[in-house]
Amino acid sequence: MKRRRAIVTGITGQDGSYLAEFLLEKGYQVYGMVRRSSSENFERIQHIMGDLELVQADLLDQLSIINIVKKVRPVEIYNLASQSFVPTSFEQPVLTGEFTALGVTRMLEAVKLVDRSIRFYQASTSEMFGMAPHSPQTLTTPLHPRSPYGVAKVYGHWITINYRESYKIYAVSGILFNHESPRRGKEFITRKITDAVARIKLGRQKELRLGNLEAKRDWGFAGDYVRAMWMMLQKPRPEDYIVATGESHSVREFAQIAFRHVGLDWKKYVVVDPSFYRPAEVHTLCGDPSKAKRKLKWNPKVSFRELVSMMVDADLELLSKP
Ligand code: NAP
Ligand code: F7E
Repeated sequence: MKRRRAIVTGITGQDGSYLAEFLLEKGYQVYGMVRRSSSENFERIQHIMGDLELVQADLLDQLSIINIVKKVRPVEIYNLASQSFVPTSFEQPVLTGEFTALGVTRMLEAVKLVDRSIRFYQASTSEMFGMAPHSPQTLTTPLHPRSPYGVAKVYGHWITINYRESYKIYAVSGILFNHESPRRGKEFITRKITDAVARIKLGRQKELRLGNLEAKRDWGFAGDYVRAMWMMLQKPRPEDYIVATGESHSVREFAQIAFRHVGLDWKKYVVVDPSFYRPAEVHTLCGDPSKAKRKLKWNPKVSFRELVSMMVDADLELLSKP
């Protein structure tokens, strides 16, 4: 029997690698979209390279996207590629808009031109809520993004809804709150902390310089969140969902627990460095996942404390390898 085909953009990223594993287990033929690079960056998908097909295209290049969709003829497309680091979006706002906002339209145009029956998932984000007027955030909370990244994602969110309403394309937007894992990039706060904790424990680093310790986020495990992406595309009707844990914790709390996990006192190592403050901060986020729980039967399996321990342990193991 012919296997169902899916295209995953951003397959070399954190979520792309977990989603590819998940879809392979479900029996899909997985096509990962990668952009041309002078050196390979396949660390996160190294262990499944033999099971994947990689196709080359770029979010900036419309024709390359149309060509891969024509060639693969997938039943589902997961659009996970973007410039996803908030501080970089302040430094490179135009490029962030090209990737993270217009890139979505280029993907949707390819669906519209090649085959309107393709189901499309857009990776929306809690950063669209930004300065939220209430907590927890729901699908009706007004959007007030606080960075060029958040603004670009609002565009991606609405263009997805617009193609659904205009062309009857099965396009859904998953508004995912922060999700982390041992595969998280080291510039993001959780991995920056767990990598430093492991280095300090092993005597390879002396201090950890951080920005705003009071920022609060609703942190979950990436492996749980990619399951929700797939579930959203299996429903009879396309709808948007919030994926979150419903719990919020501060950066300070994350650091405390991570250091305590290896028997260290965070206060001795963490130094506040204002150079990590952002021009505009998102102070606190907490999502309401009740619709995903009710309609998708989705539930996170990894708790906040389990996530912190998992990431510290993974970094200790990684750094201890000969
Ligand atoms: P990530 O680790 O930063 O991965 C981003 C991916 O996008 C990488 O594979 C990157 O490829 C690719 N990419 C960037 N620019 C591209 C271009 N011009 N053409 C083709 N590919 C390009 O991000 P993530 O954490 O896995 O997040 C996945 C998606 O969910 C992103 O859209 C992110 O904005 C969104 N999101 C993330 C979270 C979260 O907490 N993780 C929450 C909500 C939404 P290279 O390897 O070549 O750079
Ligand atoms: O920051 C504070 C910082 O960079 C979290 C992306 O995946 O999730 C991510 O965006 C908080 C912020 O993630 C440092 O000010 C303090 O308040 O880990 P982060 P983010 O900005 O929430 C959303 C959902 C996405 O969609 C994005 O793609 O931590 N913070 N000190 C710091 N943050 C960093 N990176 N480094 C610090 O030293």
